[in-house]
Amino acid sequence: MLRAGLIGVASAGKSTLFQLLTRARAAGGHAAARQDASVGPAQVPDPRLERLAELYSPRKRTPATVTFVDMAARPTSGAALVDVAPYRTANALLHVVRAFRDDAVPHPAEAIDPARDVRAMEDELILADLAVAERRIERIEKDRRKGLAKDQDAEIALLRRSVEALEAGTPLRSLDFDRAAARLFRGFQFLSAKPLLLVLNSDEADAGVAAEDALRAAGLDDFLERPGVRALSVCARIELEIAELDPADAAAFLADLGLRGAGLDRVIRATYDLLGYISFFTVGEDECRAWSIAAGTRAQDAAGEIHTDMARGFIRAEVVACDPLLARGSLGECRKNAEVRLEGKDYVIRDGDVINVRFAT
Ligand SMILES: Nc1nc2c(ncn2[C@@H]2O[C@H](COP(=O)(O)OP(=O)(O)O)[C@@H](O)[C@H]2O)c(=O)[nH]1
Ligand SMILES: [Mg+2]
Repeated sequence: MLRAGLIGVASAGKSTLFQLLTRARAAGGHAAARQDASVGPAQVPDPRLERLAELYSPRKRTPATVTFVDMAARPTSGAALVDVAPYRTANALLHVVRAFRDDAVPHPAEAIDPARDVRAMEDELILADLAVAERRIERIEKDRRKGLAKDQDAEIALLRRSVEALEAGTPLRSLDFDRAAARLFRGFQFLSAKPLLLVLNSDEADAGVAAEDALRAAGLDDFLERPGVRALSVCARIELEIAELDPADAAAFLADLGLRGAGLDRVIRATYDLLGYISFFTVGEDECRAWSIAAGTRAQDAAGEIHTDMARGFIRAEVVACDPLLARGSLGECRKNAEVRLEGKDYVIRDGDVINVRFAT
């Protein structure tokens, strides 16, 4: 499941954004307070799922979800990351950057300076990772001295390479790995390795300015060139107010501000793009459901998202793109027109595929 962690200085608007993302469509009891972290699912808006549900009238309609994590900053600390542990398991980090001006909401560093905050946060992620990598190297070396060490040459090499990059101020998302190293590396859960979405929380007057343009103007051209970094603008507080209106009124207000679509849709879309995620569907009278996977996922691994048994006993997947299915109105009609294919385990799932897995138990 996709998890995205909200980070940023106190007053940036993290909790406001969290509420905007998770309240609108999550039905009931979403933002369960766990310790001082709020964890809440947001349903991924997808008109294709709505239309598939019209076709099947299923008992259950299940959209894909993204889980957002919002940590409460300790009141005494201006630090951007008070406790990174809940973010280690996130697939992506959303850095809410304070750009709005409001004397009633003081910034911990007083002056509003998005470029400073973006760079300071990157440094903080890098320092947190450096501490983790160095501790890990020490532990392995200690085990070695005691003669306890297993074969950890690959791990040590990877950690040393990471330390070298981090000491040079390079976030780990900028590094390239071969496949085996990438798998090992994922286990470390480094923060600076996670894709980063800069969410510029802007004044209403600047809502229509593309975030990338605003950040370039603030001197962050080099930063935006880094791999795994994207940016978008929100006006968290006013968008939260707008989200409480009738959908038709809300659309008009958003258009007036120069924002295209609701905050939830824009943030989810940007997060999907950043992570290279796509959706596929399963359909039936019981349930129509959307699933998110990384682009490039093979049919067998996609089946494993649904159920581990389906991956283990995978035989074939029956696949049809959702457009012809919606146009023809039934799988039977699609079959007549040879639009339903049987695909093997290595078939790479495409965005919008409707799949039916055949598997042996
Ligand atoms: N003027 C203005 N105030 C905002 C905006 N977003 C959030 N705030 C206010 O700023 C304060 C801090 O926001 P909050 O979401 O709690 O920030 P956090 O500390 O990052 O969680 C709250 O009083 C919000 O209502 C915004 O876009 N414009
Ligand atoms: Mg907060």
